[in-house]
Order: sequence, then structure tokens, then C-alpha cells
Amino acid sequence: MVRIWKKSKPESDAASIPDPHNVPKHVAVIMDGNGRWAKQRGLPRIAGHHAGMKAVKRVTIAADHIGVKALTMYAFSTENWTRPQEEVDYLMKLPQEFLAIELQELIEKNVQVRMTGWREGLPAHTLAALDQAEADTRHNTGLILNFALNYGSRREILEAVKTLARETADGQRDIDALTEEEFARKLLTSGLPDPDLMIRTSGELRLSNFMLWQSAYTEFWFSNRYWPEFGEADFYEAVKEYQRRTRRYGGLK
Ligand code: V0D
Repeated sequence: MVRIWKKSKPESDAASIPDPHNVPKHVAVIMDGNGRWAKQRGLPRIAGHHAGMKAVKRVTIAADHIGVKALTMYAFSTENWTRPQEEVDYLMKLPQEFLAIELQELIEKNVQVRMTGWREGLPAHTLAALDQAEADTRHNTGLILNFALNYGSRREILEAVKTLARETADGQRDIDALTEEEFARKLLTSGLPDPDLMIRTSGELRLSNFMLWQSAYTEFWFSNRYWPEFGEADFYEAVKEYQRRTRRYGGLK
């Protein structure tokens, strides 16, 4: 018998979707390389940020598709305020732009939009867009799309320590009885599980002050692609590598 076609996407193929069992519950992403992507094309940095927004959409759809529970995207760090003012001003308009285009579909897909970071310092128009998105998706039960915005982990840990020190000084707390779980509840990510998988694009191999406490047991996956080039297939590749690594501990995890 002559087979005139073959399976176009066997299970082992790079383009196939991950095993529906053992999908990471929480995936965190450091979306790096937007500026370099733009520079390579002779475009202004803001064009890279805009293209990066499209990748946020693609990865959100991919994560939702395979049943990831929470996706945290590192959109703006506490260190990013040192960038040129006009770049910061542009970045602060992206949540509105993203939500104007995508919020309706996110609602239809039962996605919950959230933010992790400090509100202080963010422009009122940015906060208004975030508040609107959070309010409009509060009762959704699907994927948590969490934007880390004006977030930095050392400050997060330091503020938790200060709160705990005050509670101790006030006599409200027995410091010797403090547990890891209680400490974690003082962090900005309280309520979210720790990330199972962290992705960083653009060939950088650092944590850059992102989820220092939370990533104690996280699997890391690095891509040489610039963030605006990152797509569904790359995301699935990362998840499949996560599954290869964690399969070994099956039953013991
Ligand atoms: C630029 C690459 C989506 C990283 C992605 C304020 C840097 C595109 C959002 C967004 C940014 C944030 C909140 C929200 C909806 C969308 C975003 C910023 C930067 C920084 F509710 N992309 N995006 N926010 N970039």
C-alpha cells in the first residue's frame, strides 16, 4: 500500500501542543528584547514595545488553550523609571491600548486580568485602565492574566519584612512562630501559586529582580528570540521542556 500522505504533526513534533497532563499551573515571563528587535529593524524602541504587545496576546491565547491557570507577564519594573521620559510615557499608554483591543475577547474567554506591583507613581490613566479591566473580569473563573507592573522583588521582600517587624514591635506577632507560608502572604503575589515555569526571552540569563522568593523551585527556560518574535510554538516548546524535566519526578513531586 502506498501512503500518499503522512501525519503532518506527530506527537513528538516541535509544533505539537504539550501533554495536557502536567501543564504548569503558573507561568511567568520576562518579556525581553523589544528594544533590540526594533533597533535591528531601524525602528524606534517604542515600535518594539508595540510589537511586544502583540506577542502578549499570542502567548495569552496559547496559555489559555493548554489550561495554564496563571500567566504573569513582567511588563514594567521599578527600575524601568530610569528610561527616557518619552519612552516611559509611551509604555504607560500600552495597557489602555491593549485593553481597548483585547478586553472584550478576554472577557469572552473567561480570563481574569490582574496586576502585581505598586500603584504609586503610575499615571491615573494607566490605573484607570487597569482598574476597569480588573473590575470587568473579576467574576471570571478562567486564566489569570497577571501583569507585573511597577514591580520589583527586593522592595517587595523588604516591605514584607517591615510589616512583620512592625507587627512584632506592636506585640501582635511572635516572630519565632513566623512560617514561610505567612511570609509569602505578605508579598504582592499573595494568593497566586509560585511560578512553575519562568520564561525569559532575548538571550539574557538573569532574574533581574523578578519574583526572587517565589522562584525558589521554578524551572527556567531561556529563548534567544526577541520578545516581539515570540509565538505560540515557542511557548509550547517551553512547556514541553518543562514537562520533560519534571516527568522524572513523577509521583514524587
Ligand atoms: C512593553 C513587552 C501589555 C514588554 C510587551 C506599562 C514591554 C508590551 C501591557 C498591559 C507592555 C499591561 C496591563 C494590562 C494590559 C496590558 C503592557 C506595559 C508594557 C507597561 F492590564 N503590554 N505591555 N504594559 N509592553
